Amino acid sequence: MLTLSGFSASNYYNKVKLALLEKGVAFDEEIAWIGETDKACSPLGKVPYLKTDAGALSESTVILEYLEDAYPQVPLLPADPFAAAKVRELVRYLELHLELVARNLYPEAFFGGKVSDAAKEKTGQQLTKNVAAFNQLTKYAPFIAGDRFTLADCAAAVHLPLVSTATKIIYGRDVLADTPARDYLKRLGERPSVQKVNADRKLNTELMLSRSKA
Ligand SMILES: N[C@@H](CCC(=O)N[C@@H](CS)C(=O)NCC(=O)O)C(=O)O
Repeated sequence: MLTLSGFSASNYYNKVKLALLEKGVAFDEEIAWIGETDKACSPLGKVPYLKTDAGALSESTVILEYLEDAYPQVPLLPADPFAAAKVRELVRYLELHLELVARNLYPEAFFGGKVSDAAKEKTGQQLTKNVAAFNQLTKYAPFIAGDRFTLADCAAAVHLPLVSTATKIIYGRDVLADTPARDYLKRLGERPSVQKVNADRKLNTELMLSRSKA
């Protein structure tokens, strides 16, 4: 049996949860808030981590790859090695070149903090460049890597909305506004897996806020 640990307000957690739901793999969920994680499972204290019969795994993309290898019945990577590498390339761009750069804005966009004007300027320039590069790789046909739902859609479903929202809040303009991302995310939102993840995310966010007020 698999246990996914973390919390449903986390986009990294939800990327793995989406893959599990899409693959139809049975799993339990266990809440582990930041600061309350099992460091034997996730040495840096980050979520998500996955408990398996063979041991625990941290790092969301490593977990996705493990699930592909261990549960190949419903694959989320193409069989063709090059096509699979193109999916991984998109996942990497989403995590490294979009999400991690946009994260510089989150303290002010989401957590009531302040980001310096210089940091905003630098992040804006980086995001403009990185979104243009990302657009060269995306297909939206109708899925982000082509005609099938893949791991890249699991990543896009959780990372793109945050990049959009954070940039809208900080710059008054969504850096993804000129891309098909918005319509694509709307289409993805019709999938039962995405609906479940979004519903759980809302509930968990409320729980998290009520905990921080208590
Ligand atoms: N590279 C990690 C990033 C995970 C991550 O940053 N998770 C956040 C929650 S959304 C977290 O655990 N933050 C607490 C921390 O970094 O100490 C992954 O892909 O799993």
